[in-house]
Amino acid sequence: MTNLTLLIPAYKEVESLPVFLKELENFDYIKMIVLQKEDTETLEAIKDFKNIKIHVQEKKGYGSALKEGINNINTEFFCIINADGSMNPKYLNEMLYICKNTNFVFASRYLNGGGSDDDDIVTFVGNKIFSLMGNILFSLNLSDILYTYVMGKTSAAKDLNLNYSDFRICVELPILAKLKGFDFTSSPSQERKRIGGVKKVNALKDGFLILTAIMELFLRKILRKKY
Ligand SMILES: Nc1nc2c(ncn2[C@@H]2O[C@H](COP(=O)(O)OP(=O)(O)OP(=O)(O)O)[C@@H](O)[C@H]2O)c(=O)[nH]1
Ligand SMILES: [Mg+2]
Repeated sequence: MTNLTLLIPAYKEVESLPVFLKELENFDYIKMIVLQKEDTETLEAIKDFKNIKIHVQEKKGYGSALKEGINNINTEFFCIINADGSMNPKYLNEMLYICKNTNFVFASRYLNGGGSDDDDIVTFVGNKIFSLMGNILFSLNLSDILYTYVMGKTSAAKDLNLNYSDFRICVELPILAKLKGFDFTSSPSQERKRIGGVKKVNALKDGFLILTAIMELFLRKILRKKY
């Protein structure tokens, strides 16, 4: 039995998810799709797939999908991998190998050997700025804080007690890992274009939310140090 569960958050991914699940049939890992109960189209689109687990979220949002997914995983390792097919599963074996010696590995589009077929100027600059903030304010030493193609030890992820129910969880995960003393590393990854369908992230709205999360977490860090 495999020791890795793929945590696949999906929201209205009728075009992408069936194609991606077909590709994942070549990988002998447990696949857990996490989606909302209102998302009946996506459920319908994957109904013929065998050997997948489906978790229907109690609470809405991408962050809730990750939190609930992690709490329902029983294998030693987990990996967050998006339903749109943009995260290439060819890296999973190598990431799993790296994870034997560390708590988390963050795939990075901006390390040598990585890249993105999907970035535009706004997402590129945003990713760079938020990664820089993570490095300055929290000494994360990560080149790509927002990609959230992350593998790790499930017990460590459960210990993080993640809180945000939306895309703010992307920065909360590495920052809490650092603040709680878990070691982690990163490895280069080439991002693909999404297979089909539309983007769920709004660069401006979600970018602003992420900025507030970085500030909030930084304040918490400072206050905890002082008192
Ligand atoms: N369960 C769940 N999944 C979500 C939610 N919002 C987004 N997702 C999934 O989270 C992943 C990331 O969202 P994307 O729309 O791909 O965001 P993005 O990667 O910035 O956008 P693209 O560049 O178009 O790929 C995808 O697999 C979505 O289906 C949500 O509210 N609930
Ligand atoms: Mg995507």
